[in-house]
Amino acid sequence: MKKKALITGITGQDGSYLAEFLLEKGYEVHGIKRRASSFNTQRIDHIFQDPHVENARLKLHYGDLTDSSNLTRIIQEVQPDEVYNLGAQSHVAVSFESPEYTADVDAMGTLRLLEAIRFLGQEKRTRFYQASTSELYGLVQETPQRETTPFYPRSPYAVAKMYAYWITVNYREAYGMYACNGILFNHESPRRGETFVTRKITRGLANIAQGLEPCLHMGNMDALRDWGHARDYIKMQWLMLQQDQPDDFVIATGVQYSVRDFIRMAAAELGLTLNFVGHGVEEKAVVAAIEGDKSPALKIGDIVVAVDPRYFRPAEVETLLGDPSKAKEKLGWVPETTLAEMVKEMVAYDLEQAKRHALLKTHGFEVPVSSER
Ligand code: NDP
Ligand code: GDR
Repeated sequence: MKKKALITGITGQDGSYLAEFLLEKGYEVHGIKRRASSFNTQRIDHIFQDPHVENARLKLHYGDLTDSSNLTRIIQEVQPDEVYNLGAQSHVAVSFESPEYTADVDAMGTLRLLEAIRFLGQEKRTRFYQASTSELYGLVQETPQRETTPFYPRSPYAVAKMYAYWITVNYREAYGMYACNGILFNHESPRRGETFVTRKITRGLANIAQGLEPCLHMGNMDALRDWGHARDYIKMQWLMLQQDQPDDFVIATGVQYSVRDFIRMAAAELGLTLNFVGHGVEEKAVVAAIEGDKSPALKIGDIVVAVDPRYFRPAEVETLLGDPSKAKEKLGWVPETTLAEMVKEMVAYDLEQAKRHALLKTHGFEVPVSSER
């Protein structure tokens, strides 16, 4: 019998990689997608299977984490062996703008799913993965952060995810469910949403290099993060559900860089050396050297990055660094992609897109490409 997995958030970065991975493993994959006024399935269009074709193994259901009746119906219909709860309002800065909605989706949505599984009497057969986060550590109490480090959330997003973390533990302890938290540190890819910092940088600098945008406006460039590749991290999500006993795991690389470091690395991929001048909101990055003809639209002295306080957060998470020892020992976790390799992949992808837009522009077609969203 084919195993069945249900993924909330299948249209997102992680959901798309996980769906690919599970299809390769022979699973029947069900995904919940939200109704939107325009298409929101770009990340999974390449694995889409026509539902009219016999034995299609990817099936999409309309649904929303704010709607328990629909979650219960989908779980009843699908009878999944594994549920991966990746759906979320996942943007930390946006959670300050929409705190109640974020709590509804990220905290209550998790409860709704767990309760649907229990209500349908499937708590002993359905394994549950919760997308927990390093944001739980917020104002860090210990470095590096491990499974036992106390939480100190710093945003409505992190507070909502803290509820989701504990309700997952609670359903494991109270009802004997196989339920796990993956405490994942930041992970990125060419499929990362355009408003998260890494993608904003690779896309913005690629656009600037092609003359499509003048300058990239950034928030706190001193923030330190432990960045890995999403493709590596989703394998661990699956592996957590294949153990004898359910448990919670930190997944991280154990290496930390600043946002400024990331900008430097992405610029270097585009053949640019940047000089950071000024402090705080006055800080700017100026092109100090250009290698070959990689960035034809730029000249030495151009300002390509400037600080805009609009991107500062009401409460910031300044530093995150994970200790993945437990996952190494029990799951055999080894990050396969270095940050340098990931930056290269992301820049190559965004440069390709930027070149296409630049070509269209030279033929009189204006394509809106701004990274300022
Ligand atoms: P994305 O933002 O790329 O994807 C989020 C997914 O959730 C999208 O499919 C989105 O749908 C869906 N979604 C949003 N709101 C709802 C809703 N109300 N009901 C149902 N689905 C909804 O996130 P990632 O793939 O990067 O992250 C996956 C999960 O892991 C998230 O829960 C995130 O909080 C968590 N996480 C992510 C980390 C990271 O570094 N990427 C690190 C740690 C945890 P749509 O496409 O329609 O917007
Ligand atoms: P984060 O990711 O908040 O860690 O949450 P993000 O990439 O948004 O920010 C990382 C750091 O960069 C700083 N920063 C900026 N961030 C954005 N988005 N835009 C900017 O212009 C900018 N300038 C500086 C931020 O202040 C922050 O310190 C991500 C999400 O995927 C969560 O869902 C997930 O739980 C955590 O990672 C782990």
